[in-house]
Amino acid sequence: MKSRAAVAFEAGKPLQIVEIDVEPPRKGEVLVKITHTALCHTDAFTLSGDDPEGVFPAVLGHEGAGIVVEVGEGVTSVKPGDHVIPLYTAECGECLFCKSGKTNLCVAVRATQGKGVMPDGTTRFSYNGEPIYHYMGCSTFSEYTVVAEVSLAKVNPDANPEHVCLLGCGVTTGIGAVHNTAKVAEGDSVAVFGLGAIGLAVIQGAVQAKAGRIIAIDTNAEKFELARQMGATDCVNPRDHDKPIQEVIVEMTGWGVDHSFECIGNVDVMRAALECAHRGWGQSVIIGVAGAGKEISTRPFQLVTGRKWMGTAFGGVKGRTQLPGMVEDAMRGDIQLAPFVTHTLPLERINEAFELMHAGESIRTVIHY
Ligand code: NAD
Ligand code: AHE
Ligand code: ZN
Repeated sequence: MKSRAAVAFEAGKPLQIVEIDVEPPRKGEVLVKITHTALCHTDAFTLSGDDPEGVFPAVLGHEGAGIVVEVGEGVTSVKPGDHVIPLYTAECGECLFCKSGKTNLCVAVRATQGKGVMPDGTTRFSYNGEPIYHYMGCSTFSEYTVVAEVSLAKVNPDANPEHVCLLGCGVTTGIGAVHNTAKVAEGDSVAVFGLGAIGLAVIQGAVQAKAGRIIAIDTNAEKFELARQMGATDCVNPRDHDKPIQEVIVEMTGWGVDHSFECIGNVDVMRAALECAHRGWGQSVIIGVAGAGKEISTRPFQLVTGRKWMGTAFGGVKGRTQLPGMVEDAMRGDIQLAPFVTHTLPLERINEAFELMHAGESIRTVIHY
């Protein structure tokens, strides 16, 4: 079938809106009509050419919501008409990782997903007879996409897809990082570096956990108003200080914060986030994705003196098991999604959404088809 799609033909170039060919779903696969998708900074990261797993040409996008159109052989957990959220972190329930009870990092389709192909090693997308690669197992920048059955969460059909698409990545990651990875407890102090959707979702999670002080840090002061609305108690712009930001946070708190979260993808800020964690027990969670070749460093003394350095993917959330419940939380108002949607645009204007992100003007732009 034909599908309107925004295709990344080359790294560093704007997407092109073209009509691609989409093959029917094969065994264990599902054809989904995407109704809404947002852009996450990771899409921009991959488009920039900095992602070691970036393959081109590809259909990017991994924060979407849609409706099942057709299922391939053997698919039992979804049927045409079901409302779904594609998952870049699959959940097969059967692999070593799923069975461990220790992680959400399912490996069922991860190896082929990282190469931009379906589990059988081929693509379902093509343009003028040439293959177009998939992205993060989702490819939500196409009106019709094919994903593995294990990469779909079936959600309440009454949920607003313009909002719940954000649970496909950003909001789930931030909230999940607070509860599943850091396990923030009542009264704990928190520092959040980077106030995009991920950082704001961390603030929302910290409020849910009844954290005490929530310090929001960004070099763009325009982000502070929403951060305060979400529940930040303090907002700090590193540019207002002539000393390293970790020193500023330690001075504000005495010994540092109980939990810090890096939500930018900057390895220098990752170091700062670790070094503003409390002596003896403070922990720092890396959420941001750093470019190819980047490495983190700190004095080992920072760890010897009791700080813990951690990371999280999709906030540790098991998508098929837990995402339906998060959708219900959003429908009840226990997770707020509307404040994240600062812009909406039709697919044809998706490149403007990237510009808004790079200009620091948007939190999330939701694309509709
Ligand atoms: P975003 O671009 O919307 O937000 C980033 C924020 O960081 C912006 O507000 C920007 O002003 C701020 N910032 C930039 N440099 C800064 C600095 N030096 N000090 C303080 N603030 C600074 O991005 P996003 O969509 O919220 O994503 C954030 C990061 O999280 C990205 O790296 C993305 O790839 C990553 N991510 C990771 C996961 C995961 O599962 N680990 C999931 C989603 C996103
Ligand atoms: N492909 C990159 C790594 C990208 C990365 O770390 N992705 C995060 C999700 S970002 C969502 O916006 C993640 O979940 N990683 C774990 C995984 O299995 O992909 C690289 O460095 O190769
Ligand atoms: Zn993302």
